[in-house]
Formats: sequence, structure tokens, C-alpha cells
Amino acid sequence: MIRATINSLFERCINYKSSRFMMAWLLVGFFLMNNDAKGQDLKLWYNEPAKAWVEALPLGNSRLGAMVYGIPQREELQLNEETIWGGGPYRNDNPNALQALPEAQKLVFEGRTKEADKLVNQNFFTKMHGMPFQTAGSVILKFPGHETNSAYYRELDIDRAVALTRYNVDGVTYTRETFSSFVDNVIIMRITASKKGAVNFDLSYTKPAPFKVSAKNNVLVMEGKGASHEGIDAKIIYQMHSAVKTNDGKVSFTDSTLSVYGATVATLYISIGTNFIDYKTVGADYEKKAAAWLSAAMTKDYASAIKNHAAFYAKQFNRFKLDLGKNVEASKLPTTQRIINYRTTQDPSLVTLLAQFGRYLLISSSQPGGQAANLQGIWCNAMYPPWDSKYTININAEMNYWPAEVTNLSENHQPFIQMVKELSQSGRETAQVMYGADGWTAHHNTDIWRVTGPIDFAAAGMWPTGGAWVSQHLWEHYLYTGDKKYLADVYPAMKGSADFFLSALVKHPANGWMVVSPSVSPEQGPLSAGTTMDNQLVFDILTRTAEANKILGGDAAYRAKLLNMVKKLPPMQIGKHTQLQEWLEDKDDPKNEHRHVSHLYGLYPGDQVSPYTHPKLFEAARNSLVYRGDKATGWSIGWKVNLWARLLDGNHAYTIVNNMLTLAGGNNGDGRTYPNMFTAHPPFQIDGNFGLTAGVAEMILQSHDGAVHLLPAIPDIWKDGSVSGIVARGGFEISMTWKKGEVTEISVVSKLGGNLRLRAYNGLKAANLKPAKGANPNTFFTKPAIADPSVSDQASFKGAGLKTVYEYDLATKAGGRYVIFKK
Ligand code: FUC
Repeated sequence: MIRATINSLFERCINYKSSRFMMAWLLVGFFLMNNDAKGQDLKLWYNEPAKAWVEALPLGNSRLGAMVYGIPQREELQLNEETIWGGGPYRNDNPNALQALPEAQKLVFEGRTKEADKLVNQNFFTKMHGMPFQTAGSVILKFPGHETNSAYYRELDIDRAVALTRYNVDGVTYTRETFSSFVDNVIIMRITASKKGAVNFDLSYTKPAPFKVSAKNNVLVMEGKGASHEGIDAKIIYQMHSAVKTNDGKVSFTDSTLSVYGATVATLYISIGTNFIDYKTVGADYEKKAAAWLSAAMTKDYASAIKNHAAFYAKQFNRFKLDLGKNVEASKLPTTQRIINYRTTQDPSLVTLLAQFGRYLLISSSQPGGQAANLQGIWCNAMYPPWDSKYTININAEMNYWPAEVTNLSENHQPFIQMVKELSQSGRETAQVMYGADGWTAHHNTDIWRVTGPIDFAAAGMWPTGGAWVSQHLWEHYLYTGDKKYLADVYPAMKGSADFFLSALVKHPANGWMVVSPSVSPEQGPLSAGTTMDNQLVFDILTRTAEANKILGGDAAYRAKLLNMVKKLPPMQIGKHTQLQEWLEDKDDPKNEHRHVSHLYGLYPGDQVSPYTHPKLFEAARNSLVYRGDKATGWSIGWKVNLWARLLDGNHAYTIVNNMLTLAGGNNGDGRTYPNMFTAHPPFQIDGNFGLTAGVAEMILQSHDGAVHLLPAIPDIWKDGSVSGIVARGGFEISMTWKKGEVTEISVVSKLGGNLRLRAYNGLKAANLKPAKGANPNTFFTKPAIADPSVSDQASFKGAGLKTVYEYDLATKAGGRYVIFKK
């Protein structure tokens, strides 16, 4: 609102050339600058341009990504379109697997793992490792004479999804405002000068691969392709169209450039169209798509374009608000400095900013109807990025969607759910051809072409449980929304994954359990059978499919078959180091600090380890996590924050949060947050951002263990705070305030009705709030039974050591709002 007024003021002041207006504008500008410099909580800001890609600022409308460098004399917008990938529709199943399978299983059961590895490497893999996600190229804007400038400032306002660059040259203020419009499907940059006619620049394209440029009807067109890769021909073709609107000055073209001379305000529009249709089909008219988006966008006036964009974004972003306290002095500094200082300042609003930045990135990379956010979301400046920037589904791609439901971005989960539905189709052939099995399967990686065969090599890629993990998201979305029509729609994918395990599990000769074999505990070979993560994932897909079947009134005989198989799965086991065993055999090494903590899937994101009903498993899970240590790669930190939150240890979770807030880049291999707040494996992977956001939410609210647990793992340092719009399973949208670590006021909107069981560390009061009795009757909180195994050494069992909890029941009606207070 304030900004809109300022913009129109500015326009008026140019139109009327009134020096009075100019004075007024300058004053407002100064006020704003000052305000910016104080470091508002929802801004990333800097007093120098980006020197590297991880300093540039990301914008995205889910389909189009832009990294804005903000360099005065040579602006770069590095661009991505979500469907520009290498190769084209292909498959990667090796049919030799089927005949090698019984022998591979036998070798694994006999412990002859080297031979098993060799056999599997020869028969299960192809020469393909997946296709890369690729840059669309960059738009370069050269501003002659802007090398020498002053009063430099740039920001990313995650409250509006707009980037801004501002500086002075020879007494003229230049401003660039950029966004990737959610409404108009193009990228828009408005360049203004405070002096009439002072905007001059030349626009050209660049890309680390061949491309063609031409000028046509006042549009500069780049045509490019995805790369051919590992024997798969390039099938993606795209065009990028750039055009400029000005009120004054001149726009001219050569074959390869667009130039603006003597304008006061120039608005640049960039549109990209590709020929991608779906994972099996290309052939769309990319030129027509790019041209149509561009011309439609250019008919709108700038003020309403930016207003509509920000309003679309705000509808999603504003649903969740967080306040963890503020260190006023610390938060006044530019973002990079705040990250550097974090260790000593304990600047809590920087944690809030990082958590909200994760939501910003999810909104900007994952809108319904689009592609799921990949390893770098939609931001990638290379033709061959690390791990091809594809989807690693033994943790990374799932982590991208952990914050979706709990931080009130349920519809942003849709692209991932769509990907699972597509994998459930392409994975049928893999199940059949490689395993002779029913249903569908996927291994540890996929790409835009939805390949489902194994990639890389046995110790990492021989993991046929990827389909089971991605399918858990189908169920989670239901637990938050209660949408039965949706459940019926995704049920075939859940059932297909369950069917795969019904037919592909094999009997372990040593103990008779039904196990996945050959497999690995992700990325820790050698080949194995019945790893703990596999057992947990299979348990979840079988029991959740059975539950979905029941809710949808499905076939009872099939349900019985699923539950019968559940009884034959290996239980979780506690080993000689009091750890939760990662493997069937008690062979964990307490010195193993591997980044994957796969056997703790059952603790998070799974819900199989409860401190209240499985104290021994809970303690064993904690011991395992202590052995793994606190240091980790970015995504592993993201996971560990969630795990410590589930272990109800807020102070430990906070230690892990702090490990993320260390400056990455340059030579600092230990840093985990780049200046632009992308998180570092290193290198940049977006999963760490999403894992961190989910982890902070998990410290504030949990809803997987029979109740809605308020402030389950709040660290001492966040003793006063508030949240609004955090979401619990069962469709409860919660706002609350806490003081001195105690929850003081809660407001709940019950979307689906039903019993609300609240769990807190302090007493609560409200009309009709009753002490909890018996099992929670709300079916969204019902869980299948899991036995707490006995511990061989009873003396070493300490018990969970939990804080006392207060539990209450409140009967709610769909659409009702309820207010509860501290007793
Ligand atoms: C898994 C991880 C790696 C990396 C890659 C993209 O393979 O083990 O650390 O994050 O995914």
C-alpha cells in the first residue's frame, strides 16, 4: 500500500516535472532507505552487488526462476524454466535384473556381499545416471558508465516476492524492481531513473551452451535446447522472448541486442516457452507459448501487474507468521553480516527469516500444475549441475515438501503429489521388467522423465523402496486436509506401491521375516536385506493403504492381505550399543557419522517411535542420533533439527539450527548458509532450506503422536514468541502466544471438526475443555500398533526422561474457532 502510493507519487513527479514533488519523493525515498537499513525481518538486503551466484537473489513463479545479481553496470538475470532438462522421454530399466534377482538375494542372505554387489552392478544398472536440469541462459543488461556509483542497496522482499536494486550515478538514482509474476507468467523488471531520459542500456543473451538469437517484431528472441546426454537425444526446445516498454526514449534492435536509449522508465518483460507437454511427450508450440504470455503481459500497466503478483503471493505467504523474538541491534545489519555474527548475537529473527525464506522458496518453486521442486528448486545456472539437480528420492526430494502442510502451504504440495502419481505409472514397467512384481517401484533417483530404474551403482542405487517413501506424502496430505475425494484419486498410487511389496518381499532364511532384498540403508552399502528404513517404509505403506482402503469403503479381503503381511515384517530392534539398529544384524558402528540417518525415518518424518508409547525405541533412536553427531551436510542438518524436535529436546534442536546458520561460500567448507540464504550441502541444495523450515515448525507444534502437542521442543532462548497459522493433522489451524516458555493463549480454527486433543507442558483452560480420557477418538490421530522391543540390558535403559504433560480434549465443529488460555 505504502509502496503503491510511493510509486504513483514518483510517476506523478516525473510527469509534472515538479521540483516540489521531486523533493517530496526524495524525502520519502530517504525515509525508505533508512527504514531498509534497519533490516526489516522479511527482507534479505545487502550494500553491495552479488559477486557470485550464491549471492544473487532468487525469484520464481514456480515455472520461471530468476537469479538477480543487482550489478549496476552489468545486470544479470540468470534464468530457468522448470521443464528445460537434458534428454527426452526415456527409460532406464535393465531387464537382465529379473534373472539375476534370485541369485543376488541368495548372495545377500549368505553374506557374500561383494559378489552380490558385482552381480547387481552388472545386471541392474544401465549406462544412464539421469538427465540434468539446465539453465535457460541469462539476460545481460549493460549500463554504460554505471561502474562508478554510490549509495548502493539491494534487497529481496519476501513479503512481496520482489527484488530491488538501487544506486546513484552522477546524482541520478537508478532503481530496478524485478519479479517473476505468478499472475502473468513472465519475468518483469522495471528500471527507473530519477532524472528524465537517463535510462540507457543494451540487452543481450548468454548461455554456457550454443543458442540462436534474432530480433522479430520488437522482440529479442533466443532459441535454445536441452543437451543430449548419455545417449539420450535432446528433445527440449525453447524460446526466450524479451521486450521493453517505455514512455519516452528509444528502443532499437540489432540481430543480437535490444537497446534502450534516453528513457526515464523502461519495463522489461521476459517470457519463456518450451515444447514440454508431459513426462512422456514433447511437441508443444514453444514459440507461440512464449509470444502469447509476453504480449498478454505487455498489455497490462505495471502498477497493477506488481500489485496482482504480490497479492497472489501474499495469499499463500501470509497464512503463517512467526515471531521468535528479536535482537534489535543484530537485525539492523545486512544479511551476510547477520549470518557471520549469528554465533555471537543469537539473532532470533534471523532464524525466523531463514524459516520464512524456506516458505518463500516453496511458493516460488512449487505451484499447483507445475513441476516438483528439484534438488535446487528451480534455480540452476549450469548445464551439468551437481547430481544433475534432479530428484534424489532417498531423502532430498521428500524433504523439499516437509514444510508444505505444517506451514500452511498445502496446495504447494501438489506438484510433488503429481510427480508421485506419474512415478506410479512409469514405475509399473520397472516392477514388472526388473522384479516380475505387481504394482510399481522407484529407486533412489528420478528426473523430469520419471525414470524409475536404479542409477549409479549398487551401494547407493540398489534401493527399490523409493516408491514407498514418496507415497507417504499422499497419505500425509490427506491427514492434514481430510479430503476423501483426493484420497480416492491417489489411492491407486498408494495401492500400487503396496502391491509391489506384497509381491516382491522375500522370506529371510535366518528368521522368516519378509524383507526387501537386495537393498541398502540409503547410501551405505554393502547390499543388505531388511534394512530398518525399508521395514519402516513398508510398514507405513501397507498400514496406510489398509487405512485408506477402509476409509474409502474398499475390499476387506485386500485389506486383510495387507495387514497379514504387516505381521511378517521385521520389528525395530535395539542393539548392543543401546542404538536403534540400522540393519537387521546388530552391526552399527557408534563412530559412524554418515549424513544419512535412514533408520530414524520412523522417528521423523514417520511416526513409529513415540516417547509415550515406545519409550525404549525412543531412547534407542536418541542414542543413534547422538552417535551420528551434530555436524552434517545442509540437508542432513535439516533432518536432524526435525529429529531433535521429535526427541522433544528443544535446546539440542536449536544447536543444530545454529549449525545451519554459518556462512557458506569461499573456502569455508563448514559453512551451511550462503549470503543469499540458500543452504549448502555444500554445494547449494535447496533441501536444507526446506528441512530447516519444517524443523522450526516441528519445534513449535507436533501432531503425529495421538495429540496436538503445543511447544513440544522450544529452546530456552525462544522463551517468548508467537505463531499464527501453523497447521496440525486433523485440519486444525493454530495460532498461539507463549511467554517464559509457557503457552499462554491459543486460538484454533477447526476445519474438519472432531476431537481436538491438546498436549502441553503447562495447564490450560477454556469452556468445554476437559482432561483427556482414553485414546483420542479423532481418527486422524489413530495409529497402527507397534511393539516396544525389550532391551537386553535393562540396567542401561534410562527411560525417556520426559517433562510432565497436560492433556485435554475439546469437541470441535467444522468451521468453529476456539480460544484457550493458560491456566
Ligand atoms: C544423496 C546424498 C548426497 C547428496 C545427493 C544429492 O545422494 O547422500 O549427500 O545430497 O543426494
